[in-house]
Formats: sequence, C-alpha cells, structure tokens
Amino acid sequence: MDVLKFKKKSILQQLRAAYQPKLPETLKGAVVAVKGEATQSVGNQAEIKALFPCTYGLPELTFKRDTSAGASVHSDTTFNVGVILSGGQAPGGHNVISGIFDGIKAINENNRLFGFLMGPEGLIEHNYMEITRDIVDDYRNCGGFDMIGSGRTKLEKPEQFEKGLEIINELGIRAVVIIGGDDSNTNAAVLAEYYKQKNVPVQIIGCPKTIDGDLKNEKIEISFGFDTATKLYSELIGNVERDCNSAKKYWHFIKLMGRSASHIALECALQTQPNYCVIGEEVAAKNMYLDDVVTDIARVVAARAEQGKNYGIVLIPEGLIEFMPAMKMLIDELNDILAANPDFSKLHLDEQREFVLNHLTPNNKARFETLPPTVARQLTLDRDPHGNVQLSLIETEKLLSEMVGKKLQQMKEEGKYNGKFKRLHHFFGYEGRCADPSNFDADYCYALGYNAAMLINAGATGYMSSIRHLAKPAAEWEAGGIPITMMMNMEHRNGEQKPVIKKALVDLEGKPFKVFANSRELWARETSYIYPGPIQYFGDDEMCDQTSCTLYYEQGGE
Ligand code: FBP
Repeated sequence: MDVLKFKKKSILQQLRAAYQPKLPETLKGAVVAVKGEATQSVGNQAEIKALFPCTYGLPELTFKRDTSAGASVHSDTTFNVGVILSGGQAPGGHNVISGIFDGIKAINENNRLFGFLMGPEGLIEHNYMEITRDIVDDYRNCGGFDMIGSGRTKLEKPEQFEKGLEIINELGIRAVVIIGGDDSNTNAAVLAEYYKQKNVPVQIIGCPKTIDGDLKNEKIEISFGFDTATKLYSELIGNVERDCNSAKKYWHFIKLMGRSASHIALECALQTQPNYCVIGEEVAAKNMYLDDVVTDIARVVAARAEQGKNYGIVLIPEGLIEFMPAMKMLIDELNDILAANPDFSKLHLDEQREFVLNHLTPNNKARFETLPPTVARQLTLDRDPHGNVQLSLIETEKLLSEMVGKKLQQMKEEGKYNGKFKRLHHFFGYEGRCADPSNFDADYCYALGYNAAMLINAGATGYMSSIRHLAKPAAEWEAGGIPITMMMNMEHRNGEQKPVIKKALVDLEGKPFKVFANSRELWARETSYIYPGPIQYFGDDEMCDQTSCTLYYEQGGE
C-alpha cells in the first residue's frame, strides 16, 4: 500500500463542492435599486444621528429585476473588493465569499477580490491574499472560515481606519465587506461613517453572521449559521436523548452556545423536545434567581422520579446567568472593574479574587462569595475585545446540576423525593460553528454575498446585505440593503455609553416561545424526545431545504 497516498477531501466534501446554491430570481440578471423612505435608528435617535451624521437616515434599498431593453449586470468599469470574516465562525462564511466573488465577476470579469487575513486585524496589519477562482472553487459549500481566517479585533480607532486606508488605496479597493455579528457590523457602520465624513470613496457593506441568531430584526430575518448550527446541535441532543432513553439512568445537563440570547436553546428544544429547557429571557422577565431555576428543575426531576424515570435531558443557554437580574448586576460591575484595571489579568489567581472582593459593592460582593470558586473565577476571565463576558467558558451546566443535586438531597431529607440523580454534562458549541452549511445556509449565504456585490455596484455604503422572505423557496427571496444605523441604539459597554446594533433576544410573545411554552409540561412528564438525525444535503427538497422551526413559526407557520 502506498502510505503516502492520502485523501485531501472526503467524498461528501467533493460532492458538496459541486452543489450550485439557489439564487433569488431578482438577482439573476441586471437589477435596479428601489429606494424606500428615510430610516430612523431603533433607539436613541438624536444620539445616533449626531454620531453618524453622514450615514444616518439612509433609505432602505430593494432590488428589482431590471427588465428594460438591453439591461445587463455587466459594467465596463472595473473595481476591487476586500472581504473580512469577523468574530466567531458560522457555517456558510465561505459561501458568502463565493457569492461576492461570482457577483463581482458577473459585473466585470476583471474585478478582483482580496481577503484580509484573520479578521479585522488583517486590514490594519496589511495581511491579505487575493481570492482567485481556484481558491473559491476549493471552498464552495464548505464549513469553516479557514480560507482567510477570522478574528475579534475591534475596529474602532481612527488610527486603525487610517492604516486600513493605506492598504485599501494600495490595492485599489472600492469596497470592503465585513461579515460579522452585531459588534462587527457596528464596526462596519463606524468605518463607513468615518470614510464618508472624510470624503474617501470607500464603501463598507456588512453581512449578518452569527450562529447565536441574535442579529435579527424586521429586515434581517436571521443571521447565517444559526440554521446549520442548531440542526447539528439538535442531532447531537437527539443522540444523547436516545442514549438516555436506552439506559434510563442519567440526567444530562447540556449547555448550548449562543452568548446572551437563548435562540439556540429554544430552537433545539423545538427540534428535540427535551424534559426541560431554560430560556434566559423568561428567567429575566420573571425576575428569577438562580435558586428559582434550580428549584424548578428539581421539581421536574422529582416528578419524573415518582414515575420511576430517573433520567432526563435539560438544555441550558450559555448566557443564562446574564439574565438573572442579581447576576447581571454582579457581571456589570465586574465588567466595569475589569475595564478600569487593564492589568488585572496579570495578578496571581488569589490576588485576583482578593482584588475583586475589595472593589465590589457589598451586595455584589456577597453574591460573588456564594458562587462555587470555579464559577466565580470564570466570571473574572478576560472580556472579549467588545467587552463581553466569555460566556462559553462559564460552566453553567455544572453549576446548575450541582445545585439541583443539593436541592434534591434536601427534598429527600424532607421526604419529598425518593429517586436517583446521576448527572452528566455536555457543552455543544464549537462543534457546530464550522459544519458544512445546510442547504438553507448555503443558499442564504451565497445570496447574501452576491447581493453585497450588487450593493457595491449600486454605490451603497453603511448598508447590511439583506435577503428576506426566507421561509419561501429561495427563488422568491427578496434582496436589498438595510442602513446599519437603523438597527442601532446606545448601550453601556466597557464602562461607557456606545452606539451598538440592538441585540434581538427571544420574544416571549413570539410564536416560537409560545409553541415551546405550551408543550413543555408534557415534555417534562412524558418522554417525548425527537431524534432529528444528521443534516441532509442530498435528497428531497422537503427534507434538505427545511428552515429552522424558529423561522418557520416566526413567518406564520402553524
Ligand atoms: P459571534 O457573535 O462573533 O458570531 O460569536 C458567537 C459565539 O460562537 C458565541 O456563541 C460564543 O459565546 C462565542 O462566539 C465564543 O467566542 P470565541 O470563539 O472567541 O471563544
């Protein structure tokens, strides 16, 4: 056997590369941009307008097919484009890039695409590569961000914008597409404003990316990556459910990624029907303390034990603790302490704890002291460059299961519980972010990228690429651009009030939550698990093109 003979790609990868993503009919040819009314930001209008004098109030753009005689997408003018992948990985990033590539090439074959390496840092440090057809073809419909890499550097300072401008000018770049979440698209808006104020002819276009699903609003129906990541987590949860239902001896506590919002947990609950799922937004609305959540889970465990079922599945959103008002106050104060003391991380671990205890106000100090030391320590880890707590590093699943165990012990002593409670922990997060995109994400991402190319051609800047009516077949999707300032409000970040894109949290009045809330008591009592199985890439459209339950219900599904 030739030991040196090894495969470069799996059979699935090879077959998947040949998949042609579906493009909305509107984008299959020449387009005209129809302008809507002037827009307003979702909050703090006066402040946002003052901070973005040149890009505030822009009209929404909707593309229509240009059916006039001789209309063509081709233009004789050539231009170059830069692209940045920013923040956490999300399935479909490579398809956004291939969409941009095909879009600009449809406009003029001589247009060129440059990828800045390892996120916004690549723009500032002038690390880039030209993305040629061979490279694009190698990554079509593949997961990951490894074509150019990603990073979390925050683009916020004029020095960074000026450094970026040097390389933009050197490469003759007319527009930069920033593919990122709410923070990265906030940066895109700031950058667009900066260049416009300086009268520099560089356009900035954002693309909505994040598995968390919290970058959405009336105009951006979902961020890409959510569909694939939740399908993959649901497959894994389904497998754990089946194992659980086979052995009937463990309670599985599964933490799911998703940062602050609980969209991922809710979607996975709708797909898999676990015995319990915590929704952070509900915890906040009901002003629940950690002990209230623990007591409720213990109630379900005890009720199942009465039926002889000493097993079950609990889903926990990674951002849960931020939703508990008392914990939120503690985290906010810790954020400010850490922001004001940049050398904090250089202290020895014991000194760090001491430092924090000396700086917290009395109520927060008391709260901090009652937390298990590992969790307390995890709360003081470095923030990300946007000032966010690194929630993925906090072991909420262990914290909750430990506390539920203690509560059950107490109930046992009071004669209110007589079961067995063996627990296991899981965290599903990173394994979902680089999966090969589902057909939905492959199509959606390609359309977002292709549409970004059309926005550039239309001269737009400070806009987010928007593809709408996503519950319909891809051919009927609507394409256009939404001014990023329209999604912004002022929030407290890193000890200051900053303009940021408003995060979308789970709407407790929305249909996805209502469907869940109406079923959860039944799922708690009866074992009603659903095993969704793996993402299907080939087969009936009905199976392969399924959208998420969240999108389905949000768009009127019954
Ligand atoms: P984005 O918001 O940048 O898309 O990142 C999402 C996310 O996957 C969160 O769900 C998670 O908390 C975080 O990234 C983890 O960040 P890191 O990759 O830096 O560990």
